[in-house]
Amino acid sequence: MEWTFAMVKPDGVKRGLIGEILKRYESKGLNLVAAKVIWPSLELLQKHYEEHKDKPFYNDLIRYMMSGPVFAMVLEGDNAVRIVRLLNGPTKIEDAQPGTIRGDFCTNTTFNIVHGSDSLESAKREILLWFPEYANKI
Ligand code: IDP
Repeated sequence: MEWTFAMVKPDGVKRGLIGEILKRYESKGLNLVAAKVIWPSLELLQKHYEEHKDKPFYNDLIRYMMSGPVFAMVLEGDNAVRIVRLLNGPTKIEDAQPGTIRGDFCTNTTFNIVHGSDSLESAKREILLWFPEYANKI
């Protein structure tokens, strides 16, 4: 069984989409292993988005992610990393088909409702970052 890290971002929480998004993950067959609502600190977000620190959209991204609480979760299932990415839809919003979360609920590449780890290695790093109390379970 694989674990991945996923998140409903501040715009998704404000729009009341936690239930809808969790339903999609659970209906597909993924199970929650951990979940919490958390208003992330600058330090946490700088670590989470370290790979993007030199990108032109970095400051907007950090400001957006600090704008309110997020719903952070660890999901378990076969191919969980890949499946969450497929359910979320692609980063470039023009490519996000209806039927995906981004394709159904947003129109902007930055304000894009959800996050999902992009590899097993990122999943492990992100789970340890957001749920350090799970270090002995991973
Ligand atoms: P992902 O969330 O689909 O894995 P990443 O490339 O890791 O995409 O980017 C992290 C976040 O940064 C995206 O979810 C989105 O909020 C924002 N972002 C990524 N690429 C762009 C861009 O080209 N313009 C504006 N914002 C972007």
